[in-house]
Amino acid sequence: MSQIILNVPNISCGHCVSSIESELSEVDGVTSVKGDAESKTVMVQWEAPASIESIRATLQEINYPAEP
Ligand SMILES: [Cu+2]
Repeated sequence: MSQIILNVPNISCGHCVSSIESELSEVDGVTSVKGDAESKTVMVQWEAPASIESIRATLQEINYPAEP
């Protein structure tokens, strides 16, 4: 299992966090998503077939791109 904490500057409130959590949870292989509105971060855990690339791509698609 892999885990990362991503900085997502576009997060502005709890609604953003809910959107991110529900969209990322649908990515095949993602096992856990926990966002935090105050720190504008998202903690993601995943296993195959998900990858950091697919997670970043999904965030980009929903207009919450993660910082490098
Ligand atoms: Cu919001």
